[in-house]
Amino acid sequence: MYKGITFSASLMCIDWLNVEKQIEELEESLVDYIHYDIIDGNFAPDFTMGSSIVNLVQNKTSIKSDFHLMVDEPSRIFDAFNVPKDSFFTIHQEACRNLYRDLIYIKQKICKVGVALSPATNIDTLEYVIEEVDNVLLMTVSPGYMGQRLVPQVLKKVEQLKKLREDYKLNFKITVDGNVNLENIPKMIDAGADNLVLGSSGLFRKDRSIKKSIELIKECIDKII
Ligand code: S6P
Ligand code: MG
Repeated sequence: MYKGITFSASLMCIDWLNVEKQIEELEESLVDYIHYDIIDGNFAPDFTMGSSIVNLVQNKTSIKSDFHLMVDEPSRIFDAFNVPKDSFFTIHQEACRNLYRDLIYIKQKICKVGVALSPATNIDTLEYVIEEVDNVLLMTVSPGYMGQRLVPQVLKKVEQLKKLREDYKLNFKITVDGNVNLENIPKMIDAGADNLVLGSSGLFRKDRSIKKSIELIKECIDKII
């Protein structure tokens, strides 16, 4: 946590040939969460990781877990993962036929719960569940791949969500996920984001170390907070 902003490192963007070393670097840089993107090739294209890889990494590190399921009807696999109680477990509004039921199940039986919205999904869709959630994840790119460009309209949605949080006097996290880099972080934090999912554009870069990326992100935050 730095000046009220938490960092969540997106595991799908890690250098898989140096995974052990990079996890140590994440620990040394005091990253708050590892962000586990689970994609089913159906709700979103591509496949990422299943429970065997997630559990392996979790056993290796003390960094807390932040699950992001881009999976149709995710309740089918809620129990497949080893989820520590202090994790966030976030599912997509668009993917659940019974969103309220699924959120309550996670909240009561698994851990802290989040709901995610793809770029075209309206904040209004959260009206009847918002009081139940600990995290709202706004996709700032389309779900699926790393390395995409920010969808700029989502910044307006971040502002609307922050207002909703104030109006309802709630304290869920506002997470942004996709193209979170030095250029976009100031706009995202200005709009109201307080949890940054850091992937290939902001953290796991070929031209600098993880440690250096975190230093630059903190400098970037210093300019606005
Ligand atoms: C995308 C996924 C994300 C990405 C991350 C990529 O479907 O939810 O968590 O891994 O956002 O970051 P970047 O900087 O490559 O856009
Ligand atoms: Mg994600």
